[in-house]
Amino acid sequence: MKTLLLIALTTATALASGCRKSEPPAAATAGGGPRRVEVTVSNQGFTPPRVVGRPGEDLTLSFRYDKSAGECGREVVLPSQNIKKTLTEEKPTEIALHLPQEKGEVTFTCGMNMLRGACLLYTSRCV
Ligand SMILES: [Cu+2]
Repeated sequence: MKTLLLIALTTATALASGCRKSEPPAAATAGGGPRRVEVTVSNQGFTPPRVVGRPGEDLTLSFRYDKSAGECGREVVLPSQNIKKTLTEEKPTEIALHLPQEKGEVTFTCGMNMLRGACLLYTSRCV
């Protein structure tokens, strides 16, 4: 678990350091609605552990629960958004977000704060 977290952090750092590469994907196409990102919760934690978004972007996170996550990964919490959802095997749980305007991150964790992931918010210019 420690190793995984380290890899996740390293990846995030790598993303943040490469200017061109760190730019978030283009904004959702007009009329296409919020961008939808699938996140799997398993014994590997959140995959992908980091989602890159734009400040102010509308984003839907679709959490797919894998049994290997056990009871630990059953709940997803977004503390800054006051959101707590219980996941099921049957179908993905969608969480619609309006990302904050500021640069920064919106974290998501399991109910016990052991598995961690985040939406990283970058402006379109290099930070
Ligand atoms: Cu947990």
